[in-house]
Amino acid sequence: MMIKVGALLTFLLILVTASQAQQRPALITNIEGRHTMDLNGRWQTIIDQYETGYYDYRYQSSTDGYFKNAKPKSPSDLIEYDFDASEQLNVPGDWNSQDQRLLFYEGTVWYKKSFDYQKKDRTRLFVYFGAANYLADVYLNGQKLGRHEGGFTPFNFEITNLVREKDNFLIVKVDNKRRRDAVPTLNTDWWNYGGLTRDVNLVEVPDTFIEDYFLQLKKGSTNEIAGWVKLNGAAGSKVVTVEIPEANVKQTVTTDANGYAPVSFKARLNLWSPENPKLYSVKVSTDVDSVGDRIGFRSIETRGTDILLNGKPIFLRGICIHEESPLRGGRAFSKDDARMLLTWAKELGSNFVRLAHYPHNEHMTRLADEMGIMVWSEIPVYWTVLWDNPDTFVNAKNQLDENITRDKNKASVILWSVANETPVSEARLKFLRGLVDHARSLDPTRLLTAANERHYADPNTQLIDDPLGEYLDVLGCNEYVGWYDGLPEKADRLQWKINYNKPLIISEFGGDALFGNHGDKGVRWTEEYQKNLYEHQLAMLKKIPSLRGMTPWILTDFRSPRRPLPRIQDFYNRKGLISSRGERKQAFYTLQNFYRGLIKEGK
Ligand code: GCB
Repeated sequence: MMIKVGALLTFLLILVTASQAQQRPALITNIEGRHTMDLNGRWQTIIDQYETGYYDYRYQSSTDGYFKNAKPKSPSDLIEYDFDASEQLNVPGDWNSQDQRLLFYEGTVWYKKSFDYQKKDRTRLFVYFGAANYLADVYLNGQKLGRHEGGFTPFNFEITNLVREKDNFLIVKVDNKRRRDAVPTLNTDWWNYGGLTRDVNLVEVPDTFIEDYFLQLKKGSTNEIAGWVKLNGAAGSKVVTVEIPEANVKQTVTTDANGYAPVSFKARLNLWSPENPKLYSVKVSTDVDSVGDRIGFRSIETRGTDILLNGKPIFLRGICIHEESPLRGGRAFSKDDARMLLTWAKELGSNFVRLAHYPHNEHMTRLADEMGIMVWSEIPVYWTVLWDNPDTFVNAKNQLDENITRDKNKASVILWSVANETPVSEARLKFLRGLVDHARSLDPTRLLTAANERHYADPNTQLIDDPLGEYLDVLGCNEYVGWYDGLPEKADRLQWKINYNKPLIISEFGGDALFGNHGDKGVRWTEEYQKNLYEHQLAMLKKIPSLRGMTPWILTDFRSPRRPLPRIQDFYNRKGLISSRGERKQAFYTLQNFYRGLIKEGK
């Protein structure tokens, strides 16, 4: 009997593990280094607010929903939808900014793209989505490939056995309805842009291919690269070669039966930094596969209240950025969008950006690598997600996982952030510690942070004592003295008490100003008010001994449904230093002068 129970338990365990594995297909890293065919462009779309293409009239999953792409076979056939006669939307792109009728739309839109494909021997094919906000159900030729939850991270499905030479139809149901148990939850201060917001690609790989690799300097070292490579499809062990020709590196490792091999070797490297954003050409190859990458190598650590880049203390002259294209409107999706935003950040004097409040497009981190801009990367665990809900935790952890999987070889990314402004409680601490531990297990090299809150110990003392601080390497803190918290002059009398001997980044401060709205510095919404607020804030922050960086809120005005004030906000958060049309406000120059001063001081 005991043996039977044991066998049953083992069987159940295998089932659970198998179903978990199914939930999260292996994610291919570094799509730019592969042979791809993009499926961008015009897609046929159907707006389906009642999810008629998914549920039947008893609200049961439909077996012949829109994913079948049915066509009448005779004039008497009843089919109430037709992708090919429906309207089109651009991919990549959110739907809200493409069609005025969809500006406030939250619900389902079905997308369809047809393509032909020439099959090749010993070649596998995947469909890779940069992101879909928020819930995506994906079908090829009427068969379900799977579902992905989370609006800002990549996912892929293998389609080798389903794809055919002619007339494939890829159909994606994208649903951006907000949910209390989702990540983010119902309540955010940004626009819920829905759609296939990032590139869609077909990725061709050999039978056994290089699925992923981690090649970074070992923690604490500037001359030893440590990491691993992972093959997919390998039967038995295989030899993998890692080459960095410019550094005279050519190393071979042999994978285990699971296709995994640790990598570790010494190298003399010209280290990556904002002043010297050196990227090396790296080649990872096997007898049948080869992937090229450009990787920078740098170390990042803390010592007491210092942040050390390549062993030297640094100050992070930063700015927060939302993933929006102010000039075009809507979600940023192109390399040009990313370049524009990062160029503006550089013009401000920044060496650091906080990519708020979710993982941005990979263009951002690739360009940050090239342009020498350090990055704070975060997941949308924002305000009040359901701390007690195990599914919410799994979802957040999965988003963190996909973000780290995608960007772990980017030198620019120095900080993973697990949350923004989350209210202190036991359940929240357990949740966030779980994320911190998970991030450390995936990437032992980077620093962990979160944007926390502070409170008043007495009317003149701001206190940072969030218990999460114990588990972080760097403390992030948002504060709105002069905007939600008194008037700008209040900053002059405040002192800061920080209960941790760790570096501090003020991860947000700021206030709204409508570009071109002028008046006395005491008048809200004027550029003068915002400028005055920055002056008082900067004077206050300079006095905090453990301050090692700041990312004021925010580079550009951005859309938010929480901001209705007519003629001032008009559904924009106006805390940008640059307007929604690209105009610099006065406070832009205040911060620019401050950063120029820091650069002169050698910070
Ligand atoms: C915050 C949030 C940010 C908001 C900002 C504001 O604390 O982290 O997402 O947009 O304040 O403008 O109120």
